[in-house]
Amino acid sequence: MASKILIIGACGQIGTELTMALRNKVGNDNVIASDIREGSRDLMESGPFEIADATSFESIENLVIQHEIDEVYLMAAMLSATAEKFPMKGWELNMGSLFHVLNLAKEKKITRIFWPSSIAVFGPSTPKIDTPQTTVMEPSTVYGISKQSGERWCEYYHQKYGVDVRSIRYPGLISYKTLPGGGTTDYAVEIYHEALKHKKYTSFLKEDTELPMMFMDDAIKATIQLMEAPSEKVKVRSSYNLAALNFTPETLAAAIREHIPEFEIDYAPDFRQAIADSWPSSIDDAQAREDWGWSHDFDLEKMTFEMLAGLKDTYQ
Ligand code: AKB
Repeated sequence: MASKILIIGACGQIGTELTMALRNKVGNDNVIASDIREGSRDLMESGPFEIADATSFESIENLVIQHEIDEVYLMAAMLSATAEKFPMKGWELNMGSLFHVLNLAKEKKITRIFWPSSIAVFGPSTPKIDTPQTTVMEPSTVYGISKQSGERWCEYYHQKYGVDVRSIRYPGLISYKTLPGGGTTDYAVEIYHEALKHKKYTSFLKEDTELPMMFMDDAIKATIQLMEAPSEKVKVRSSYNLAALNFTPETLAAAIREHIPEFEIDYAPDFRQAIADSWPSSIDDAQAREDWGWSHDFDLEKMTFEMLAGLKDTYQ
C-alpha cells in the first residue's frame, strides 16, 4: 500500500506547490491537504482536503488516525515579519504544532516528519558570508528563536526517541502560484507582481541588502529529495543549510529590467530592514550537497524568466 501523507498548512506558499507535487508523485488520494482555511481551486479539487488547526493536538491526531497517515509535512508557520507583531501567537503556532507532530511520531502513530526551518535561525553574530552549517546562532527575531528551538527539539527527538524528522533551513522562496505572507523576503515576490502591474516597485528593504533566495521549484525538489533519502544519508537531524542564489533588491530590479526596460524601483525601508540585516547574505550548503546530492537548477535569470512568464496572464 502506498504511504499516506498529511500536509499541515497546505494552502500557504510552500504547502500549495508541495501538495500538488506530492499528489503528482504518489497519487491524489494519498496526499491529504489540511489548513485552517481553504486554498486554491487546484488544491481543493485535486484531492482530499480537511480544515484543521495546527495548534490543536486533537485535530491533528484525528486526521492521522482517520486517514492512516505515515508521513507528515508540517508547513504551517507564522513568518518573521508577522511574528514580530504577534510574538506569543507566533511562538504558540510555530512550537506548538511542532511538538504535536513530534509527539505523534514518538508514540509511533506516524513514521516520518518534514519540518521547515529557515535562515532566520542565524543572527547578527553569525558569519554573514557563506554561513556554515554549524556556527554561532543567536537569532534576534521571534520567528528565528522559534525555528532555532524547533531545530534543537527535532534533534533531541531523533536522538532520544528515534523519531525520523528531516528539515531544511529555507532561504527566501520565490514563486508565482501562491503569495507568501508575512515574511521579510516577500519583497522578492511582490516586485514581480508590481513590475507587471505598475512597472514600478517601492522596496521595503534597502537597495544593497543581500539575502539568500531560491525559486520554489528548487525548494520543492530539495524537500522531496530529502524525504526520499535513505535514513543513513540524513546525517543532520536539526536542519540542513540550503542555497541557490543571493541577490539584492537592486540586482533583482536589474534582472527584471532585462524584460521590462521601463521598470523602476525606489526604496522605503521599514522595520523589516533590521530583520534582514540580522540574516546571512549567503549560505554554505556543502553538507546537503554531499549527504543527499542536493543541487539547484534556477539562477537569477532563469527564475526571472519563469516568474514573469508565470504571472503574465494574471496582469494582461
Ligand atoms: C521570512 O522572510 O520570514 C521567510 C524565511 C526566510 O524564512 N521567507
